[in-house]
Amino acid sequence: DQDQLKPVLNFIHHNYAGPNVQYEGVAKGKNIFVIHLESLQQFMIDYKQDGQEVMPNLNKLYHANDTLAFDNFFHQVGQGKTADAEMMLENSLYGLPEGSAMVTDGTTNTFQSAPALLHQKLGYTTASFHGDVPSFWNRDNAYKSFGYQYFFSKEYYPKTKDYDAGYGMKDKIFMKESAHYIEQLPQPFYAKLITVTNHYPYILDKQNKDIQPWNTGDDTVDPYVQTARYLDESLGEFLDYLDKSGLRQNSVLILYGDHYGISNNHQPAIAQILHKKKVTNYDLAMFQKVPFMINMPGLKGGIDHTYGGEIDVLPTIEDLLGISSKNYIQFGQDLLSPERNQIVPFRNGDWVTPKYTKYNGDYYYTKNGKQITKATAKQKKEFSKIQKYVTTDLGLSDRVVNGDLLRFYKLPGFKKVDKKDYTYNLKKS
Ligand code: GP9
Ligand code: MN
Repeated sequence: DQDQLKPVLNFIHHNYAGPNVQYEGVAKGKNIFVIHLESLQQFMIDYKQDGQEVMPNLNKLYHANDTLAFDNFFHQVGQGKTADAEMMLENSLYGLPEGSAMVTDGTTNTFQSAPALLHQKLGYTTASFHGDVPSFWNRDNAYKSFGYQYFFSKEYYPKTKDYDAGYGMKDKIFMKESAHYIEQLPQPFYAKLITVTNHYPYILDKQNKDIQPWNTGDDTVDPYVQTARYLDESLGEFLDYLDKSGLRQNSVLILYGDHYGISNNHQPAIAQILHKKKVTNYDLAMFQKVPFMINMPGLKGGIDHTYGGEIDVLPTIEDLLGISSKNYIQFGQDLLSPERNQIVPFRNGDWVTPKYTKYNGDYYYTKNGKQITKATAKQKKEFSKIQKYVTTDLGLSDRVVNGDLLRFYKLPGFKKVDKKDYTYNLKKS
């Protein structure tokens, strides 16, 4: 009941970080594109192969004057992978320590998610696009709970020859065909496009491979660079479309990598890719960085070094739109807020801060990667203070999800989402 919410509300209010006046409300009324870059890691930004950029379109966006890019932004997913990333971006709630919250709780729980909030507060039309079957990660149910008005899954796309690779439609076809639906959405809209081709095992047809694979000798890692290049090309084509259609002018683009593509089981290959002799737990922690960028015509851009992660995205978007997250039950902090604590919890309880990093039980100085083998009494105190925050943050988010606590939380001016308002079925003609 209500009482269960008390510790949650205390924690959230205590850790609320107010907006940055320079950025508050600057995206008001703009269309929002959330572009989910499957398995894309931050090290791929500006990465070169034989002197050639692997992802020229993304790099250009990363360095553009009207892009805010974050170079200390981490994924925070657990076993739910993509679904955990979606959970965090739509709700600023963590995925669960095991399994996928979107699967176990997505159908039944009450949520106060981005699509519902943006629709109710600002009149946004909301749609998610993904070239896989609608039931994957229980999206077809969870999206209704989140209040998505439209879900364009694979069945909405024409079945052309060889349109599939691996987990779903090839990104270029997906992006191109999505445009037909995007054009019909009443503006302003909140549209999420979930790519998939750059997904393990990185399958791609020959004519779409425009770059040589890596040569680490680890077959599961080597083709990653080829699907990443293909993802970049699909993004380039999509940006072209946005420019030509004029949509770019009144839209904000939010791009993010959902999680690592190359797991820690491939350390010799990782070392080669990073041009190192061997990797430490510190390197592996930093290897969990993923791209996060905000692009909008006229935005005061630059590369922001604040430490943050996926949990922080929704409060950031809310402040850009000028809707305060002060009264929301959300566990992140606006990435642009000057009041951030910059503690980045990983789902397993490890963490990164600007000063220290804890990963697989080892402690490091974040700035230089030097291991702390003998912590001083003062450092031990600092570590346990950070750990307490991390454990509480994750634990309380889990309580909200496991206990379906949002059903007890009355948000002023917000109407509870009714799943029955949504059907994503294609009318059979
Ligand atoms: C499939 C896709 C993959 O629809 O989103 O999810 P992942 O395996 O990355 O969690
Ligand atoms: Mn994924």
